[in-house]
Amino acid sequence: MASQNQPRGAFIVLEGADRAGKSTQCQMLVEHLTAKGVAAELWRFPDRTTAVGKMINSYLTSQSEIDDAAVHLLFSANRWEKREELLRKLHAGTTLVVDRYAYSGVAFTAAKGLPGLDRAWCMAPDAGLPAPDAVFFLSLTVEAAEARGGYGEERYEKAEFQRKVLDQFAAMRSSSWRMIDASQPIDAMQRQLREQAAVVVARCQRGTEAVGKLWE
Ligand code: FDM
Ligand code: MG
Repeated sequence: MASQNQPRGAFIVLEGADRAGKSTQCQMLVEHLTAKGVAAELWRFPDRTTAVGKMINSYLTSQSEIDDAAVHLLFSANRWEKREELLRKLHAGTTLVVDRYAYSGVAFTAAKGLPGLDRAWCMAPDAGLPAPDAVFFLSLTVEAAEARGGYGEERYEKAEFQRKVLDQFAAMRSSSWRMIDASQPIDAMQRQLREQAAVVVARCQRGTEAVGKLWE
């Protein structure tokens, strides 16, 4: 078939440090896009509502212990189980603003520094998943995060571990990531996100770009 234009929604991921404001920014961006008449939905990973997500939630809230390799695969499975719906939405024209994706998956497990669970091992199960059209990385130091009132109660929400997570993100950062300074005021950050997201949404609406695959 000739290269017919297939307008679609944009797959936009926000990643970054804990307490950087990802959830707030995602929500504001979806509200903005919706108000502009762009069909948009807020998604997040882990999606704690599925059967797999419930296991992940019980692990994160320390109600259960799960082997580190096994829980890594659950986080990945949680993305795979949403793959069909994600692609269906994009092709139906809905833009998805997603709070964390496979980059968090790799960074958090690799930060554990366990033998055998290096970055390459961590990346493998996510290979072939839909690739985002844009990754916005909300950058904030651990010190600044702590100054915001510190971390929560969940597993991983500790300064020492967060430092290692940030190192992992830095090591896997690609030139296509858009770095956003998360120490700036909420509205300034949102303005920056809106401007850049509009370009991505317009690009996907032109329909000349297929959804890519991780880690190609
Ligand atoms: N997390 C998140 C992982 O360890 N692996 C993953 O694949 C993903 C998507 O789970 F600590 C971690 C990151 C964070 C926790 O927290 C989920 P939020 O606050 O719901 O984003
Ligand atoms: Mg959290």
